[in-house]
Amino acid sequence: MTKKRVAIIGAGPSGLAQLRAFQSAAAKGEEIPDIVCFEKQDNWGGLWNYTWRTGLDENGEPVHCSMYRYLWSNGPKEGSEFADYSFEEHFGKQIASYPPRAVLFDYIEGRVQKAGVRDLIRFNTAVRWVSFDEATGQFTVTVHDHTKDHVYSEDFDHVICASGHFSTPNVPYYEGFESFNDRLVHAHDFRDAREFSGKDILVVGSSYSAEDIGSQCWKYGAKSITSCYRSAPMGFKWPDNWEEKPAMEKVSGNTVYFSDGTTKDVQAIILCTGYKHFFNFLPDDLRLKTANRLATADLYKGVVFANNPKLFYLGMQDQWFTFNMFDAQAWWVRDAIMGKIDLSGVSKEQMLADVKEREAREEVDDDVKYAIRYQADYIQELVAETDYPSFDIDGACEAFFQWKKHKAEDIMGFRNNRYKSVMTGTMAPVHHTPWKDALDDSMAAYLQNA
Ligand code: FAD
Ligand code: NA7
Repeated sequence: MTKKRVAIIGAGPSGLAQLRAFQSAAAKGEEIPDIVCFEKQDNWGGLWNYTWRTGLDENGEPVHCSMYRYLWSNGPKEGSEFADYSFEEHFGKQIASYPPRAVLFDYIEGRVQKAGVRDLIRFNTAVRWVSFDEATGQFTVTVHDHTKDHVYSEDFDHVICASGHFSTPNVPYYEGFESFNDRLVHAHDFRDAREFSGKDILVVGSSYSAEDIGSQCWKYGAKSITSCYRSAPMGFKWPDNWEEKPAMEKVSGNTVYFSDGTTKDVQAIILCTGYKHFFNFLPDDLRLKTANRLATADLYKGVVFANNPKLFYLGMQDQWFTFNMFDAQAWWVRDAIMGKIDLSGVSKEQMLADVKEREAREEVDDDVKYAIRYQADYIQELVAETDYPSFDIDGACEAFFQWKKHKAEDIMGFRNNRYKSVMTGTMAPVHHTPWKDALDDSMAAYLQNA
């Protein structure tokens, strides 16, 4: 019998989790399918693969990276640690709880270097189109190899879409944008906070990007920060030069008008207005259409596309947990593809009923703790069905609960806290420098002993 062929789209944390999942089965002597991972960038790491570029990349592809210089983890690393590869294993010691981007990139890379899966990835190769042939039961994946400038197609039994969903910006229009005289940019294209030092800036939105980009600009010397919300304020105890306002209504020249009748003159508007699930390489019948929420539409068990169960999606949920959730999903998808989990008896109706149940359960309560617990339960559910190492997920929830409390206490100081690893039981050290004073975010600086 010929081996199954599996295409993975994207070598970010989700795609890499999938590669590691298959490799771990192979290491136990199991026969795994032929795997090809297509990655449009020239390196792995997904969003964590930082670039100074914005707009189009060197190949003319939309730049994937939405991360910025000086980005530090916005949640405790103890909530997202890999169960099969701890921070201590990677760094040879326990490290502080909110690592900068470069440190987390190194950690993500360390596990897949150890697994030896790089040869399975075709870099600089953008997926252009995927189609499914009912007669053969196969997908045809058409890609553009930018290194050779060659477009070609190959057939696969399964496709796993791990292309991320925080790269295509949601960019609203407000009256007066076209005549604003200074910098008007979406968070996706924000890179270096020093650009805004000495300036009055407006961040639009009230979620993670607004909070963190505003905080970065504050840290690197913005004169004032104004943030404005559409639904609800972030409500933190902001520093004196940070003011929170209700919705922006319009802009005239450099003056921004808010719904409470007040105005503010600013030299920069940063739109922290979120991202779209965007898959321009998928036809209507294979394309996931979902809001950014914990219970994604149309995905049985959060990963199987109900309209075509040979197609899987990873990491499409809004995320409290990240790396270990992608792992739980990747191990489960591996087992579904290898027949260890049997999907043949699950009808489309049953799959959609599963989705409905998840949606209804998510909607029971909009409390943050409930949402964290909800995603933890989801991870636990998947982990219980595979050989992914089980871990103390209640302990990981506890780190998130503490994190929320620490943010409420001191939004510019929450990263100075520490938490216990649920993988190794070790308490993280206190970082040697308070976040607001740590202007050098290099790995060498972060890993220095106190
Ligand atoms: P991505 O990281 O987006 O990777 C997707 C990959 O698919 C990319 O490499 C991309 O190049 C590739 N790809 C896309 N389209 C194609 C195509 N057509 N052909 C070939 N390849 C393609 N998480 C945390 O745990 N901690 C944090 O502090 C944190 N901070 C964040 C800050 C920002 C600004 C953002 C946007 C996200 C943050 N996240 C954070 C969440 C982040 O989503 C995950 O950590 C993680 O990167 C998601 O992994 P992924 O593989 O699903 O997607
Ligand atoms: P989110 O979490 O999706 O939040 C988007 C924010 O943008 C949210 O506050 C929205 O308000 C607001 N928004 C969206 N559209 C508009 C318009 N038209 N006008 C005003 N405000 C708007 O995205 P983030 O970028 O913050 O976070 C994404 C990931 O990046 C996250 O996982 C982090 O780890 C980093 P709403 O509340 O819906 O009214």
